[in-house]
Amino acid sequence: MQHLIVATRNAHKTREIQQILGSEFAVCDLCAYPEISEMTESGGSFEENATLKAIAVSRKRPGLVIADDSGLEIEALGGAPGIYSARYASTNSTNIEKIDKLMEELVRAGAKKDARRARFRCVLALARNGQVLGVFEGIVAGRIADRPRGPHGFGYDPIFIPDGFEKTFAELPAEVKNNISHRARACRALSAELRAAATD
Ligand code: ITT
Repeated sequence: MQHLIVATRNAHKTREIQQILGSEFAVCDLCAYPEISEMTESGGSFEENATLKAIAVSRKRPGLVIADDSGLEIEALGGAPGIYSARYASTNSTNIEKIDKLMEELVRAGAKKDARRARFRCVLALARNGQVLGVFEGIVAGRIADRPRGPHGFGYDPIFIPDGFEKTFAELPAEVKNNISHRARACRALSAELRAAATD
């Protein structure tokens, strides 16, 4: 079994990553290391932020570290909230406040139902001893729902309908989201690389 530290305190991300990677991997996150301080996401892209987080934690902990930087990109809003997904509305805004603000912005932008194209993007950076070993990206395309629906998931899941479905990520069972999501795609690319490295 391969051990991985996820450089996050977002328990939703950790749970999804563990479910996607499966029992071949044992995943823990920064809740196990309270001495590691909060990192500022000062990068200008998902890749830069993921890399910054992975390097910072891998300097403090031995072994393999992955960092996940992810977010929602809405076409009618020019790709917003993008890298600011966690901080949209305000730094400490709740998910409901963020979703409300997005819905208001969409109305203001005059985005009709068919102009609500969006995608979730996830970039994972893998690092060890302060060195980046690889960067893996996953995207899932879809559209923004008319109103939030569904109890599952986290963040913007209640307003995102993946292509090929009529339900939001928050209405679909976790197994479905974790099969098709941006994070699932990035994690599969990462695990393929780790498996290949293990057999070298
Ligand atoms: P860490 O930086 O500690 O990992 P974070 O929540 O701040 O945690 P990000 O900076 O990567 O993480 O912001 C990602 C935000 O994008 C997240 O807080 C959600 O609002 C949104 N997001 C990312 N993946 C999502 C998903 O699968 N479902 C719903 N929303 C998601």
